[in-house]
Amino acid sequence: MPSTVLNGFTPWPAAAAERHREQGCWTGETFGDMLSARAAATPAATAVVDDAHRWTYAELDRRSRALATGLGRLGIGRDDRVLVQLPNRAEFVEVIFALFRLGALPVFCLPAHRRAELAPIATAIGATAMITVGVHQRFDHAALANSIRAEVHALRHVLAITDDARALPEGVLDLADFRDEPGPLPVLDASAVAFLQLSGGSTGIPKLIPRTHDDYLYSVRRSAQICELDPGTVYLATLPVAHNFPMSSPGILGALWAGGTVAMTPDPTPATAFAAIERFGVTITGLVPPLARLWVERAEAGATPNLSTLKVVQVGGARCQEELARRIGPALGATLQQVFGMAEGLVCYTRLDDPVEVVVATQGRPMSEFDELRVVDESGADVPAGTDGNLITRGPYTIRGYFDNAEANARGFTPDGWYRTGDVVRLRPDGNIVVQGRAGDWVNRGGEKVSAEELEAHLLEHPDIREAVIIGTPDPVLGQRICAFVQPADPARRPSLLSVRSFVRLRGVAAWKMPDDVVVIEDFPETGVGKTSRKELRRLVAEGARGR
Ligand code: AMP
Ligand code: DBH
Repeated sequence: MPSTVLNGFTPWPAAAAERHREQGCWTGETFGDMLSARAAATPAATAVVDDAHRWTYAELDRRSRALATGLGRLGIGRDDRVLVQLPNRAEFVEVIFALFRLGALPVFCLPAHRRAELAPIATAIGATAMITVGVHQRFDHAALANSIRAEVHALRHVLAITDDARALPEGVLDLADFRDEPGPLPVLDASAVAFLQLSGGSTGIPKLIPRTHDDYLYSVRRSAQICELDPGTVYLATLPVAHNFPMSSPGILGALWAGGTVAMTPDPTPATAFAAIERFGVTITGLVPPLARLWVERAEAGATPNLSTLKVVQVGGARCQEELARRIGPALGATLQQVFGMAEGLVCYTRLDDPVEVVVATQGRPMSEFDELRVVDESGADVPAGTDGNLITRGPYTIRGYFDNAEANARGFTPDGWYRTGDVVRLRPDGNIVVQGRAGDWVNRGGEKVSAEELEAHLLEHPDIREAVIIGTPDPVLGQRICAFVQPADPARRPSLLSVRSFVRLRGVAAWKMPDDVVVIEDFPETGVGKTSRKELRRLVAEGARGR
């Protein structure tokens, strides 16, 4: 079917697109088609559960059609950008499939996003609507959305999910009023953009990631296969579900693709999530490393709910230290899978039958035989096999450009379409990748380069240190000094600079890698998805956090 390409979207070159179709990656199926097919095949199987809902595939299918019809009545239609900011609850799935079916483009925001993130995004993309909740975890999302509407000219409608419609601010619509009798819906082209993801850690114009039905469903399908999902799968969305990892690696979409069940927990902490695992019979979930540490510590302490249904625990989003990786499987009674991915595309997995040494020490290998990877130096030349370099990639589900952002595209992509991941990696002879860190995660101390990740691994062996992050801080003489942020294992025993330095020295580490400062911190700042935020730590330093 002919389609006009969305303004601001960089499509794959025609030859590449044709190849991805011939290779069987892109099948022409849309998200709506996928849900219709599952609803026809297993209408009575459970598609989505949370504390308040249990919907079969037939119900989810009907609900998303009903809501699509109601939103269509509001004038929301093809290529309209709709900010979606929802916690992990069943309606998330209903809402995104309603938007997919209209050809409207959900823009996936995280519950932790606030005005400083949301308003520039809404402005940059000309969002016409926003779908959110009323009060969640004591924060009034509807009020925030309404105030953004006052600022952003194009933003006409704010809709909220709520138990108490009377408490919604004036002008915010109750989503429940838009579940109409299902009517006709547009026929869509799978090569069209289906939604926009946000790239983590951007400054300036927001970096939005356009994904098509074709490319994303391929990544979902491959992920579901690699993670061995089937109709018995119960995937627990533990991380904020709008993030690419719980959305698609294999995430909620993978579970639906396989005809399994999506379970939602609004709170990822062990107290709530462990109970959800027991109640819903969860078989697989995905965590970021700081959360994995919390879960492991709780499980190792004993007396948890019954976690015996759990078969696979994924960890990804940031480098998982081997020390932690080794504990995850035994503590949670599941197979560990490391996942190295990015919303821009490429996702790597360790395989479920990999030897333990591969699973604890690597971030796996690409999910697709059609992923192209190169490890290059600053000049763009390939580095010798097995040495560290910058990872660049291209393939059937890796974007060719951010949405409407020429400047970010000039930086983020090579002229021949490779995405510069910004990650420093080493490719092992067995094909597995070891992520050494972000290109910026090096401290340049008077010309000597110190790997944050390497030094962090040493600090984690210190008995009084639970978690450690190394960042470079400005120094008039050295250029940068080495600042170690450490979280004490026991708040009563705060590691001193002296003890940390002598500990590292005793481990036989070169003198120039000794931390110059140690900052004891009770809790690490986190990004919206729960990764430790180095950016925020740098800001703390700039604001004068002092070492001791
Ligand atoms: P985002 O921009 O939020 O999509 O984050 C993608 C980035 O997260 C990647 O480019 C990596 O820097 C990082 N990342 C994701 N998974 C892993 C992992 N398993 N190990 C190390 N870094 C990771
Ligand atoms: O961090 C990420 O963005 C990420 C991690 C694991 C991701 O996008 C993914 C898997 O798909």
